[in-house]
Amino acid sequence: MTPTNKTAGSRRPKPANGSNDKQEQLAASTAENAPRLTTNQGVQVPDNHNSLRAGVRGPSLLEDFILREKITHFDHERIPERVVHARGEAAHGYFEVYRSMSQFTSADFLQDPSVKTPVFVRFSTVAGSRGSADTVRDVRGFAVKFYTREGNYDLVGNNIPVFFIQDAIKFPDLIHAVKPEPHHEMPQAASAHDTFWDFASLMPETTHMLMWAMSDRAIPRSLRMMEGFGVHSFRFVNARGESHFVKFHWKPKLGIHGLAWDEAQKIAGKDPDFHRRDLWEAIARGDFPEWELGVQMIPQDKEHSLPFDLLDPTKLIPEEMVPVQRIGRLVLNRNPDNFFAETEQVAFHPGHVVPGIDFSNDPLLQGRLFSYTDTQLSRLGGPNFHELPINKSVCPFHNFQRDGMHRQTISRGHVAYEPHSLNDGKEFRIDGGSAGFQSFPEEIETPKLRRRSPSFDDHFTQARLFFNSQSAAEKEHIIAAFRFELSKVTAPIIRQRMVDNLAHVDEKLARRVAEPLGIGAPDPKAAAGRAGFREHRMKLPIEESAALRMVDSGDGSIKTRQVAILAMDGIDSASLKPIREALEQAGAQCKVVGPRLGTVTSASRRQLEIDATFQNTPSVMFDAVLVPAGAPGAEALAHNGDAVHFVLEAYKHCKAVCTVGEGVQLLATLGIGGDAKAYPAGVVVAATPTTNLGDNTAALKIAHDFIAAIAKHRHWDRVNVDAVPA
Ligand code: HDD
Repeated sequence: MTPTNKTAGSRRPKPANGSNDKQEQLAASTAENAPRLTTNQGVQVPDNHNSLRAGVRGPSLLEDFILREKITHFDHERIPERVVHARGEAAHGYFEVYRSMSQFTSADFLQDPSVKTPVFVRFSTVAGSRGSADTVRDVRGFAVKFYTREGNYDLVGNNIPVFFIQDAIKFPDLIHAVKPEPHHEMPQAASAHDTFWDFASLMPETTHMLMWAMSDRAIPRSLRMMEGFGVHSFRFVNARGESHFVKFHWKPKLGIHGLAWDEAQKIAGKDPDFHRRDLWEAIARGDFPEWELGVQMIPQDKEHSLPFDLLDPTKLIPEEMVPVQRIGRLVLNRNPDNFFAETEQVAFHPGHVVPGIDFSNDPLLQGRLFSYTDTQLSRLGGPNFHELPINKSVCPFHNFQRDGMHRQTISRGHVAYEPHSLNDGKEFRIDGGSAGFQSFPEEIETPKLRRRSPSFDDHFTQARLFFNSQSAAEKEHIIAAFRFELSKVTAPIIRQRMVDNLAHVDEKLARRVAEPLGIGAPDPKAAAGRAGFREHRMKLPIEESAALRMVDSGDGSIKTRQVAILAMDGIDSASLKPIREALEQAGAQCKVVGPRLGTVTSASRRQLEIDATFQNTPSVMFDAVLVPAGAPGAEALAHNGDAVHFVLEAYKHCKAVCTVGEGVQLLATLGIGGDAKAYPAGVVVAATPTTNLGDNTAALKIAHDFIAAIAKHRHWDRVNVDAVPA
């Protein structure tokens, strides 16, 4: 950092040289392993195996500064994990705007399409601790730090556009209810059962977000396949001081996709790092994840034009009412060098804004503006966390804040106050003016109150909109998720209260949820009689919103999808070739999965390399399965319990399955299909080995059908999968 005597923002800094700015800055703090060991004071360490002791069998000596330093440092290697969002993973990248947004905001990074702004993005789960599993049912954090030329801007959002509560004063209650119960710290990683649903059922304002949390949004297939949202209304302010309310969206290029619930639970055990690994490997391969930044804007004078309150964080603005304009793109193209230094020490804060972006009076946002700096003080050990390499802005910063724990900057001179005249004899004073961050001068003339606005009262209309907007399969998943979660609640009164509340969203939904829960029929009147319930109903001009469903989202490609090719001795490896080539050309990743590592021998005596085994990479790690031709191979697969389970499980999880030639035997063994017409959706059967299909066109047709089946992501409407034992 180069301290200057100018305040950041008082002048426009030198043009950025693209997204390398941050990398260059980080490089200055990056160290490589060296061929010798030294102490932290630089003294060479002669022996890293033996402490200093009195005689070879005697006690260790206190004098051993090498031992003491090493052990002391080790003893202090851990810092408190984040109180929420403890488990996370991050990546570097850049953001570029498509066109100047100067009409709406003066934010420097939203002006010039030729500028690449460096970013660091951290994804997280909310409830689990640092070492918990990735695929638990939970909200995902989506926090973006833009290192702009005018200072750091943090967009600290989630993958769900609304929040559980309306006022920050309820946040500690919400988190205490959702985290593991305090007496025995169970359950880990999932939302707590009795305590969470107790709280949620007594707080009807949670209903809308609960609908999202029970949907497949809360079990994403990949962090690369989820949306992000700023949640609150923020403000864009342009150079003339005009304000627009703005809601931020991140739209993933690969679409929005979820896991099957059974699959998510199994992955949590088989590969707790599933999302972390997926992100890391995609970036390492060069499949850089991309999102477009979308904005919904409402002019300041139209603040009250919507049937709900813009300041209420439990409400979204349906895209049919205010379209999302896509204004730029985010690309993640570099994995961090060091998890702790970067991913763990990064400190986000919704209050890190730049000129041209401002807050709204959303009472949840207002409370967040306090919480984030405060939490870093205990997490990162003092007020100088902005000096950590990952947190440093790329533009110079300067002020008269001094000292404190872990101060890095050596500020010169005897002047650490303002105004002053002792520095170079000239008077220095920061006293108003139009440069730098200007708060939007909103007029506020109102009594001080501790009261919620009646415009926040309706807790059900948008929950209903969300439910109505889902496809049939997505609705079933929501019902199943409520049933599953509530079945874990030991207190029947809480289950009852919850379904009584749900009856205000949709009576059929509530009835279906209640069926297997051993409670009475949902009673909307009982809910209406409880504290916290308001009868206010907004009128929305739409009944459903296509943007709220996940099905058919994305670019329809199969890029980065994982396909398992099952192999045992005797398969027809030649039959695989054209299909595998077509899959890879379309961007899928193929892995040959067999009973052991090494090779299998094909029917034509060729050796086929095995990438993974049925046990170490089970079907839940894949999006689709291909079973090749070859009579002896198909026979062997049909008699191998692991292979049978692999296909059954993939089928149960509604994944695309393709069999070639005799490979179909495996499906027959499983009782799937029978004659070609009866194969369920997403099951592609090539009756003849592709090598015998006569011409390449026929082979390509099979590949084409399989690719189309994978592109659908999952075939959720596949019937009777509950009967499949896997
Ligand atoms: Fe928060 C972390 C997102 C409400 C208090 N929050 C945190 C992170 C994300 C969010 C993504 C992780 C950042 C990272 O990767 O380091 N939080 C949200 C969203 C909210 C929200 C989208 C509502 C719209 N949060 C919220 C409230 C409060 C907090 C109302 C307190 C009043 N959040 C925190 C925190 C954390 C945090 C305690 C924990 C670690 C951290 O800040 O740095 O201060």
